Amino acid sequence: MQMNLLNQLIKASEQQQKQFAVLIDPDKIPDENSLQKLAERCEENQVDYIFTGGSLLNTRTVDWTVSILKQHTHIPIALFPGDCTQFTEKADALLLLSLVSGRNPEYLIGQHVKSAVSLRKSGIEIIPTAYCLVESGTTTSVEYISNTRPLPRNKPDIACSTALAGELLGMQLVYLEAGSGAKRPVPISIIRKVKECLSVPLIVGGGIRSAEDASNALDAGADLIVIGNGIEKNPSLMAEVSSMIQAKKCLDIHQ
Ligand code: 1GP
Repeated sequence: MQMNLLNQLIKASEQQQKQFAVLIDPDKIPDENSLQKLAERCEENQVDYIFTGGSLLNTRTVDWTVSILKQHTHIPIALFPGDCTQFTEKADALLLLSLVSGRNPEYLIGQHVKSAVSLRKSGIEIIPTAYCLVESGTTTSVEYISNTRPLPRNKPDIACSTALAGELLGMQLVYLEAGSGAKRPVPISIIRKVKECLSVPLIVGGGIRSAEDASNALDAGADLIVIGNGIEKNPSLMAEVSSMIQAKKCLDIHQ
């Protein structure tokens, strides 16, 4: 039997095996054939997880996306929803995001109340996740849509207290997010400080555009990095990040 997604993340984090997820925004997929090719490329490049979701879904649904992905890949698929309408039982897990960096009750608990009964009935793996938005240079979609203020870039202590509060409230993952398409990724100083205070796995995403950005985030303490826009704009980035992570694994074996 396959291990659930949270346990895979915990095990990898404990063994210091760095991991890599590709974010697929259903609205950015032109057709089924493109999605099939993307799934095949994720397989070839040993991507650990596929996340799917978006701030707005106007043309595609997560159900359509996950159904097609499941025909072409065995990589675990996690829902990374912009709101409670972005759900399908066909995924392997749902990141139940609580936007703990903000003070908008709708994204701290409101969306969760609306979906709780149907989530429980679905039987899908639910992973409570402390979602921390970090200021990134411009107004990101998540900042605008959620109507929340991100954490200041130059205040690692505030980021650390926020993430730790999420962990103490029982959340099983922390996600440090610069925002999809962010001008700048999450600062290294914040990743490092947050990692020091946590015992749950740390996900970092938003604005990662090169293998160097990805490597820096992992070296600072991210257990899993998430890349969406960077791969949409530069498809070869997937292979570059994959090679970088494989090289880190080889380095660990020889140390
Ligand atoms: C967004 O962290 C993810 O929620 C990925 O961001 O699209 O900027 O890579 P990018």
